[in-house]
Amino acid sequence: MTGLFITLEGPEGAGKSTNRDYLAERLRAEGIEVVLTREPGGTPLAERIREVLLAPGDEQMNPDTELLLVFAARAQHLAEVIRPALARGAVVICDRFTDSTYAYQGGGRGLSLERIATLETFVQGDVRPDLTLLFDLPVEVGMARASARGRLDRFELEGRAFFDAVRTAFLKRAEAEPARYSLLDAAQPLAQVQQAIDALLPKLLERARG
Ligand code: T5A
Repeated sequence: MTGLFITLEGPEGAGKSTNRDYLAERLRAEGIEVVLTREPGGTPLAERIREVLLAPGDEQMNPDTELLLVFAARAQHLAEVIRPALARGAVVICDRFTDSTYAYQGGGRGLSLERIATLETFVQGDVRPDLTLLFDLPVEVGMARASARGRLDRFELEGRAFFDAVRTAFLKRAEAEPARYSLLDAAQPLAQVQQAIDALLPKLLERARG
């Protein structure tokens, strides 16, 4: 793989999608080929799996079913979008990836981290993010932003304890791997968050240009 794989992570309403577009714009302005994508999703089939994952329903989804669906979507996304883009040297910016699985299915649902790691190796082989921007903010601030948009998805209907566990899991992963993660205070006004992203640009450009 010769490209650069950047992931954006964080709890609900942290500003990942907003800043994903901002970062892509900044890199494209420097002449870099950027592929913008998201998880779950990123291909037509993976987007159909996303709909299943996010739709609230009468039948409760078993946590193992949820885990397998997340990785099924990821397998498709890797095959159709991520691996080909990295192989031709592009920068891939992905809104959520496997850190979200560790945070939501591991932290939130309490599934075994070893089981997640086994699936990670099976589905991804040696593909791992090169850099991860973690947008961190208090749970209540993120939920207020997400709720302001209207109808909540199946994850957003979870309670406070679930989101506390998700946030803790993200922070723990960032602490364990400081070279990969950049931690951003996402509770600040957007202009300040984007200033923090600008500060990372020289490093990102250096990595993107190899
Ligand atoms: N999931 C995903 C798993 O359980 N396991 C997995 O492995 C994966 C990959 C996906 C769901 O799937 C779960 C996690 C998720 O619950 P999603 O839509 O990708 O859902 O993720 P969400 O976090 O729900 O997306 P959101 O759109 O809620 O959050 P974003 O993208 O972080 O936030 P964004 O940019 O849309 O901003 C939300 C609002 O806040 C405003 C924006 O304008 C927008 O209105 N905003 C700010 N306001 C003030 N100050 C700032 N700094 C702001 N930044 C943004």
